[in-house]
Amino acid sequence: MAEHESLEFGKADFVLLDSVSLDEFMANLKLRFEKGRIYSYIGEVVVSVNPYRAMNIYGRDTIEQYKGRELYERPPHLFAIADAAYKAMKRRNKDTCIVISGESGAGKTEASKYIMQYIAAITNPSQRAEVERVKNMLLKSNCVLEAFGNAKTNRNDNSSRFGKYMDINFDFKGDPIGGHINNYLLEKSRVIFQQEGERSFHSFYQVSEGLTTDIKKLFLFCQLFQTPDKSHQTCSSINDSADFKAVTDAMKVIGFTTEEIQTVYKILATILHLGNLKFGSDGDVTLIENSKLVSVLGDLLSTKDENVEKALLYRTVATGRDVIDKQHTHQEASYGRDALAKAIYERLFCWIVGRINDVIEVKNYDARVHGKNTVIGVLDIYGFEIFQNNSFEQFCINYCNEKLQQLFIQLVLKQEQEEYQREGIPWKHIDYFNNQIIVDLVEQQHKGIFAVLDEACMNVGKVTDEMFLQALNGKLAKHAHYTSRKLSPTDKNLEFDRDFRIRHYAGDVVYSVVGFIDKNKDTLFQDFKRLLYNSSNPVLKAMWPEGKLSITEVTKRPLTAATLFKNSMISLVENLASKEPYYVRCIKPNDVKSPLLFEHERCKHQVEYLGLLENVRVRRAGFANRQTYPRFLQRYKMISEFTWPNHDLPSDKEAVERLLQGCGFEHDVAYGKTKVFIRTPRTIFSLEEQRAEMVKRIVLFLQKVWRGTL
Ligand code: AD9
Ligand code: MG
Repeated sequence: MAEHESLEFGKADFVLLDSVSLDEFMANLKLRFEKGRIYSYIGEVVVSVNPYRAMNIYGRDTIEQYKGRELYERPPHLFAIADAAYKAMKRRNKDTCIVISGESGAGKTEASKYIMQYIAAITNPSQRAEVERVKNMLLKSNCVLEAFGNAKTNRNDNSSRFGKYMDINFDFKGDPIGGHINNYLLEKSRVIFQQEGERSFHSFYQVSEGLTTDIKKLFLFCQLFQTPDKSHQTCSSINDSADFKAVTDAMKVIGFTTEEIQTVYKILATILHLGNLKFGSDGDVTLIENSKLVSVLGDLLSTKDENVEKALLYRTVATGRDVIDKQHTHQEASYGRDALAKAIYERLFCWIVGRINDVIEVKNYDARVHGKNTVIGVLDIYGFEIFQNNSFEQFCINYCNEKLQQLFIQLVLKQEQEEYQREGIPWKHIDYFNNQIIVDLVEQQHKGIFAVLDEACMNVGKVTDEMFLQALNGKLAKHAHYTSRKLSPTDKNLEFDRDFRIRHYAGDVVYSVVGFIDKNKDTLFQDFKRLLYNSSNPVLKAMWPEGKLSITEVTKRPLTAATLFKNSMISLVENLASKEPYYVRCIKPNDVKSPLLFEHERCKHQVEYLGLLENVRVRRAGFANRQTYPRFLQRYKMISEFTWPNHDLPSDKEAVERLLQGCGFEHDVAYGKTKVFIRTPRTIFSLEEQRAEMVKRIVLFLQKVWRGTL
């Protein structure tokens, strides 16, 4: 019997539990975790528990074990799901995707990297140079994107602060020929502010630790964040200087030029200096206190000092036909500086993604010659998170997780329904919790939180965060998943007047409304765009094409951050839904990153909100197992005299019918057009037992023949 069916490690597939209860589910999950079995299945869904220790299960030998095998033939593993997605794509010419979900620190990014490594390892047997090049680029891109898009948070030392969806394109032979990365909303506010115990993006510490003093001087580097407490900047699980080297090497391999890499350093240095820039006032006049920094910035941005100073202190406004320079107030100048720091980092990040895409994009593929080019998409987003203080960014991140949960609910059910329909088998509806109500609460037109926020931002005149909160209270007072301090004054969790709370699928989150309006408007004064566009550094200039427009040409109000994010989420979900999905559901076993601790309540909560029990029920109420007729015969034909060694019936379907009748299982199965569906796991057990018995007998028989004792 296969290892994954040995009871010592618990049930490899939750569908095989004797009864579906939360207690049984948890007991099995815990047993497997303690036995070092971090992966399990619910049918074709992988459930993964973060081991928080290096596991010796990703090597070449393990890869070989999974290559080309069916899910049930080997113990549960990410490699099996990667292989299933790959096989489905190759055999049926279908685009597939692997959606990895789970809360922050649950292991999504690690999983996505193992999946990519597996795909890279099993493809290109003929070692074509171009395919090897593409594979190398795809793998190397991870390290660069993590440097610029990940950071230490209080939930995860390497937390993704952006969403990533990567398409890998394959040619007709099934070899990777390119790819494309879509990135979603980088949490750029981290550049100017980090919560206690957190860090900014890794890139800043990497250059700070990795660049030699001489080179730092060359790039006018300043001390990293001049805060008295630097303890949080070092983190035992992170080696910034080694990472710096790896990232720089990866950038070179990908094809970033020396000039480009230097510009990246300069941009990082610029942001650090901006962090130290202080404004003061002399009467009504706003001044830069440490004015020496202006020339440092001028050097780094390859632009005239006076232009830097002007952009920091003034903004050009069009009044009718006139264009005037209006001096910033102290507050406006500080706002502008912070917006600039955030914007250049975000632009840098998007530019890096764009450069990687240039290199990995499929070129010269002629479908008429090579056949259809198919895709496997891998989605690794920021997980659901709750911090001490939650703001606009957490709101967007958690909304994104709601969208993916909704997709899971729909597709897992839809897939079942479709399969039964396609195979001509009646389907009984199973009830499940639907988080559509929360998705609507956020994204619905006119009434949703994003719509209310956008409306507030449209208003002329000064709209405050508090006014936005009032508008929310007015519209959503009766909503079961929304409340606020005003609506629930006695609720102890709503400490401040500025707080509102969403009952998310994964738990309650209190958000502070402070900053929502500014972050949604996401204004960067046009003066800064012009400043950067007019840089004599061509790399920097190319990042800011819209700086070309003069003040009188800029009329259109840009889309708000919320609208852009909502639209990108909607199109992401559409894209995923158009592909054949495979799921990895990641669970975080504890909050202290311990390899030993299985915190029962924390895990139970995740199992509940991920809907894993419903997933098992749907899977079981339908049919626990399904196999194509030829596959079924291949595995079980030895247990029936009608089918062993070969059958002489007109079709495999009839042979399977005869085999199952012979075993007395005809009431537990349904015969679809191409597959046999088996309702209860017990039948599969029994078939497996009979098979094992027969295999034993055959082996004994062969041994006797071999020894000549028969
Ligand atoms: V977030 O939403 O981006 O904040 P992720 O991506 O879900 O989160 P990540 O993959 O970064 O979590 O995993 C967090 C940490 O857990 C890693 O840095 C590893 O230290 C640890 N981890 C996760 N998966 C594995 C694994 N398969 N083997 C060993 C792991 N360690
Ligand atoms: Mg991650």
